Amino acid sequence: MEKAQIAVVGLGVMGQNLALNIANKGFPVAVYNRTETKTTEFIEGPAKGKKIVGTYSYGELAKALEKPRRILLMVKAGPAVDAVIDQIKPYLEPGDILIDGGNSFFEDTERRNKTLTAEGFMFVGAGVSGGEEGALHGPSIMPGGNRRAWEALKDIFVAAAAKAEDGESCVDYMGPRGAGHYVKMVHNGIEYAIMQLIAEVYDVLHRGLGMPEAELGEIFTQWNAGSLSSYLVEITADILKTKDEQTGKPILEVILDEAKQKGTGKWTSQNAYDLGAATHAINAAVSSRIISGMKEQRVEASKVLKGPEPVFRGDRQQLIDAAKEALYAGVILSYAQGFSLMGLASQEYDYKFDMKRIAKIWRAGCIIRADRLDDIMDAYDRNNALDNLLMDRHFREIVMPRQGAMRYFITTAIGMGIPVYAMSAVLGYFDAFRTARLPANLTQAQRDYFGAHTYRRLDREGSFHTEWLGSQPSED
Ligand code: NBP
Repeated sequence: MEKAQIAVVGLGVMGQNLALNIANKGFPVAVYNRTETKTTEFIEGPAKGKKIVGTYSYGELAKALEKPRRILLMVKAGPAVDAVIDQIKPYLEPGDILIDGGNSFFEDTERRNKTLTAEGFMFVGAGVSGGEEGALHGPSIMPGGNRRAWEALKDIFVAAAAKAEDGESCVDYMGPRGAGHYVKMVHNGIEYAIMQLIAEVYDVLHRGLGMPEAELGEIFTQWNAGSLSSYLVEITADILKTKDEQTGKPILEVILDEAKQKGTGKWTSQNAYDLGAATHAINAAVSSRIISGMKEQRVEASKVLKGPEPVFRGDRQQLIDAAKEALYAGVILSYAQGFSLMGLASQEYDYKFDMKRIAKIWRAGCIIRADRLDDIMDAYDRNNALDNLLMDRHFREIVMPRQGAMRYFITTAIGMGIPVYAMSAVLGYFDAFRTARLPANLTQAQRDYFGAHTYRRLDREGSFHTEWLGSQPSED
């Protein structure tokens, strides 16, 4: 029998759909799943008639593959990845390629890369975005790790990945070791930020203006046809227009307001704090998910903590227009923060990121795909050392004229007592970034006052300490 060119281990939604996608592109696939029934159901169901062979042990899987073996793990991120690697290794030979396509934390990928490389295997940590549909029809794939392994996988991944409008495949080599999973982590961080910005716009227009979901859905559809054209705006329009089958109510009215998280947004914020990156939008989105999870406490608090009624008495169209422009600027500022973080990570971890390439592979297939990613590519074409998108003229000219809309949207929401933490955070970032002199002089003075931490001066080099409460400054 023809040997399979790649194996997929783990037949959850992602593994099944990726296996089908790869087989549909003409590459024979071998599959394995810990729970055997899932393998059988897959082989006799969706995989029937396709170039997909089911295997029931790692030994059988290893025999079904051409060499060097290419094995794509699509199992739950965390200990399951280590468990599968340990179980499969005895059946592999030096030079075989293991690919972790799950949402692994990049530091785990660094560790696995080190161990597997020392043992003679080739390891690739590949972020995959696009969910169930993307996996089947073309995801965005962010592989990092062994470059020779990437070369050996390229044909399969290029065929399976989403295609941008210019026909380019949304997959490319991101960099060494954990680079691929790092990029995927930041992708998810930006995803959190944009989702929260959209949620806040929904809240202000729905609760503040009393706009019904279906009408709001039409507005999102219009927005998606213009400057805000993106996957997340598109699906928001669909969701707003969807009715619950059981009650006939808009589906959003029956969905519990507690947002879950698997951790990728939190990892992005934690890493940004470690590297000293300002990721206000992502941090605000993570905090917003956390407070959403405090449902019981919020319900109790709502009975005693009173604020303004969310009633809007101004010009409705003005607020709708402001929401659109604020969202556009907010999304750009979220990308700016994510790309700046990757700039710092590139130095810290020596990933040597090519930002244009990252923007290129996010243009289709992934959750944060949007028309504006072409413009991000152009910005890095103009200056590949750009450390903040806001320093590119094109993006400056998008954000600056929209700050008025952001200010109006935020102050209106605050006046109505509707939380717009992420939108406030992106504007706070913009205002801080464009301020040459921040009040950190006072912070420094306070630190020196209570901890003799010293401070630097604007007019002289060196560290200074003041004998506070009336005494003269003294040079250290
Ligand atoms: P899950 O994350 O739910 O993982 C399910 C798979 O992991 C099953 O095949 C399961 O086998 C296997 N598995 C587990 Br759990 N523990 C195992 C172990 N100790 N040994 C062997 N196999 C084990 O599936 P998914 O949603 O398809 O996601 C796969 C990966 O892709 C994850 O890392 C996820 O974060 C990532 N991802 C998911 C999406 C998405 O939209 N779902 C998008 C992008 C990336 P079993 O059948 O025997 O339990």
